[in-house]
Amino acid sequence: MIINDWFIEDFNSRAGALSFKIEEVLFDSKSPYQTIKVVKNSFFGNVMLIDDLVMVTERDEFFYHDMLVHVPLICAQDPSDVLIIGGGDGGSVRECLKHPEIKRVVLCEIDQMVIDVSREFFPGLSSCLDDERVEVFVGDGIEYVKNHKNGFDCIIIDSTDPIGPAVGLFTSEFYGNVNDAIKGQGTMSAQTESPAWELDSVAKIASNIRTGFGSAYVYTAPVPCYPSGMWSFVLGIKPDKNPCEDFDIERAEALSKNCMYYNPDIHRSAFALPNFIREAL
Ligand code: AG3
Repeated sequence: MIINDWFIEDFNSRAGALSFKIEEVLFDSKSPYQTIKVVKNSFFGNVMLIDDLVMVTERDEFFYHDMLVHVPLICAQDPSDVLIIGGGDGGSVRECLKHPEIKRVVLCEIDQMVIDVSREFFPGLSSCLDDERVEVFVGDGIEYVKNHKNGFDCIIIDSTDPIGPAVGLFTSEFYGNVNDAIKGQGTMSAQTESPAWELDSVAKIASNIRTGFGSAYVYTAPVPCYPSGMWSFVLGIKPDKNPCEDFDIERAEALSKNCMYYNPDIHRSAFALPNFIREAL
């Protein structure tokens, strides 16, 4: 919600909130799926809000996109075809294209308005959508994975929170279909909420991924613009292997020259979990 020029994203039934000052509202509309706003903040730059939750800010999107995309791609063997579900802003697509071996990136976003808004207000994220390796498909990710068995080496689920249109992207049935959509050896990743404020939810999603996909490694990274600033992700690997030891260090090293956050040390350390998370899993 916005009160007196301050944006407020509350959490834990309004026990607390993340808040920042709005300089200007640049866009405010309703798509068939959700409300979408773009506001300007003097520190974060342009900020995209979906249903009054922070999705991306120009300043700190790299923390999130680096970790959602590079961890699964570096753990995948010779990945060439990637599917991104959600992520219509283009940030995850842009990161995939930093991997020289990637030949094709399919973006499956349900809401055309997210893509249009990003093209207008987030050119740093969306300009990669015109790359010849990228196919943009506007439609339902749940149906898309069902219909593309053995199609991809890596599937990245860049969704909104597990409420509203995204609920179906967090079920074990969906993760089973994600597994079937991966050809041979491959990986998946998903954004899985704040362990600090939504630990039960993180544990539930990780358990659904383990049940449906067959393997689930929780890792964390700071994302300053999200509630609590601590965020979690889950990596799934097929067939299962140790994501901290069994990855291509040379490829990770080369990639990290183009990254603001990711490097091989970050890759390993992201899987080190504090006790309160370990116990919950
Ligand atoms: N995906 C949304 C991450 C979850 C944010 N949740 C929140 N603020 N409560 C972002 C899409 C970026 N490509």
